Amino acid sequence: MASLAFSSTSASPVALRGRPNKLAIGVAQSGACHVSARGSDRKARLFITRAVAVEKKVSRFEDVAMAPPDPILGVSEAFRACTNESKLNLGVGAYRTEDLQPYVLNVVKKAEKLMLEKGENKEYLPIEGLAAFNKATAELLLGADNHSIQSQRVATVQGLSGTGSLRLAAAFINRYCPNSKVLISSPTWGNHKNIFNDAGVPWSEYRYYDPKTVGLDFEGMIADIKAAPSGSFILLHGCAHNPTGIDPTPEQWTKIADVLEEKGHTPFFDVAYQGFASGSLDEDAFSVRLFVERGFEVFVAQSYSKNLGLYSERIGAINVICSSSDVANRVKSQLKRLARPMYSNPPVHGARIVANVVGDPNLFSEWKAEMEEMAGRIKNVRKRLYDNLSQKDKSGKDWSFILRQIGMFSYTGLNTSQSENMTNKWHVYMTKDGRISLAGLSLAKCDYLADAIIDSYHNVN
Ligand code: PLA
Repeated sequence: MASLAFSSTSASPVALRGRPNKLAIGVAQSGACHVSARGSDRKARLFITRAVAVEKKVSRFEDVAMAPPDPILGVSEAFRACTNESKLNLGVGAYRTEDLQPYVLNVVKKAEKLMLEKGENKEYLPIEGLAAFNKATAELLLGADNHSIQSQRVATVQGLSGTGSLRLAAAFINRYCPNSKVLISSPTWGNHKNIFNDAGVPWSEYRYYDPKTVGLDFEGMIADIKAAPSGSFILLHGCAHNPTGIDPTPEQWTKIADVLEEKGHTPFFDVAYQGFASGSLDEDAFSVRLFVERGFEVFVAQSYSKNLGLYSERIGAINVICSSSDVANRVKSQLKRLARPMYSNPPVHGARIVANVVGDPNLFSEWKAEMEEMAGRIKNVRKRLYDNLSQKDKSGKDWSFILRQIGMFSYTGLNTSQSENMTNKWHVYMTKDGRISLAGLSLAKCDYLADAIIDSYHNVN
């Protein structure tokens, strides 16, 4: 809103900061009448400084503070602004080729060609998304012959990738299980906290990472899950835990399931990396399938950002495996009800790509080969980085934890100042928690990265 401020040449206008919709009129000091005494006759002179009406906009949003940059996506912004030639973006988990270029999968290009040839229309999708996608995504997750699918106990709703699917599930929990708490691992993907905060779902953390062993704090995890109020939702990373790259073993998953059963907790899986951890879609779905087999009702958010490289298509799903088809139908109806006022219905392009790739046996096997290749490239740089670190670092430090970690990331153990040194001195852009995305690293850059890590680890506190 425009407001008027009267000011003179020697004083600044008085703005009414943070008081929207009020007319801001300031009469500046020297603009007022004043008496000046000069010489012996003390002749009074009146100065009236001409008040100048200045149009000044006072925003109703004056009090809005600047938000901090996102801890992950903000790293990409800083990377883009950097002009140093050695710069390396190991912040966001986005796959790059050996030349460090973004990669569009060949199967995606083929599927898009097919879609163009078919000349499909751009009508709205139903609220729950594309039927062929929903079928394909549940089958990919659980296996087509899974009993829960056969008995129509799976409520699947296409979501805005992993994030949007998690957010929809969080809204469901807030509405239908208002007194329940979600337990998330410490550490976890940073956005989990934002998602549950914004959905109004209370959360707390369970121990997960043990810095001493640079491995899983299994005892701590079990103890914290046991101590949570019965009927909590336990957020679990289906595979390739972000940021640690440490997954429970199959035996540990079984024990986790035992505790959840004992406590009446509900497992809530975030599956953002199916196929990316081991290179095998089925192997990476082991944890989810185990819980479904054991008869749990399970929430699973899926994402195709990484395994199909569809980052900007925003394609994923929320699946709720229920104990009966009747419950599944009702749960699905309520997920749709929640989605409608949020974004109405999801985008079609990515859904068609997934449906085409998963639904066509040739494209499907080509996809698996490409995924193995991507996972293989990450494993190669992981190994090269380890080799370089062990050869160069003469301190005797054991870097083998890097080889034991799985998926896109390595959790280096570098603290905040050491991570800052990586960026400020070496132009290696990464998150402040010491996580590096190996998907953004090439074999050629491992040597340079090893120097940066060794310097930061040994020379910065
Ligand atoms: N869940 C986990 C565990 C993730 O790591 C990510 C992405 C998502 C969900 C959501 O991805 P989507 O919405 O694109 O499907 N994590 C990235 C990117 C790769 C990000 O932070 O958004 C990361 O760098 O951690």
